[in-house]
Amino acid sequence: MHIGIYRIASLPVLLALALLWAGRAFSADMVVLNAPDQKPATLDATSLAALSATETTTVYRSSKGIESGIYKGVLLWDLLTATGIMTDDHKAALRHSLLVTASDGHQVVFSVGEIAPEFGNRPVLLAYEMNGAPIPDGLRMVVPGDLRGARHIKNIVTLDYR
Ligand SMILES: Nc1nc2c(c(=O)[nH]1)N[C@H]1C(S)=C(S)[C@@H](COP(=O)(O)O)O[C@H]1N2
Ligand SMILES: [Mo]
Repeated sequence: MHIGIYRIASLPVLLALALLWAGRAFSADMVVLNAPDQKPATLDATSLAALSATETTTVYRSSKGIESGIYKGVLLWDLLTATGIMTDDHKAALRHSLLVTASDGHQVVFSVGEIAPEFGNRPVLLAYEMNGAPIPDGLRMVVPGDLRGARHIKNIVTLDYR
């Protein structure tokens, strides 16, 4: 009787542990970049560090108050250019956007027009370092100039160019 209950209870516990473990694996600093007609590319702090780095400070308002930090990473524009996703046809490029998804389901869209140097020119950064140290909970977006924190999406798991 006692053993029977233990067995039944252990299944959900095992499932919960498996999900926790998967969540941990997911929250590792690895991001998958998907784009039409391209093989999915895996990005992490090491592969991003091989691209041209940008440093920026950001200050935003969150529910905890004012947050600020010095971040190092790759400009979204530089990333899309380096991976060959960006086309020279600027009118075609302006139809596109990047959907950013975090491990907790938070999602944010950035448009090509907003980050393109000759259009909106917003220096949105895919950051792998904060205040001189690797970001412990994975890669995050840094959006200098935003007054609120919501687009500083943390723990990114996928980038979908579409
Ligand atoms: N993955 C993820 N990133 C997120 C959020 C979230 O819910 N999930 N919340 C955003 C919001 S609304 C804010 S204000 C900031 C909070 O950042 P802080 O913890 O540094 O204050 O994170 C942003 N990034
Ligand atoms: Mo927020």
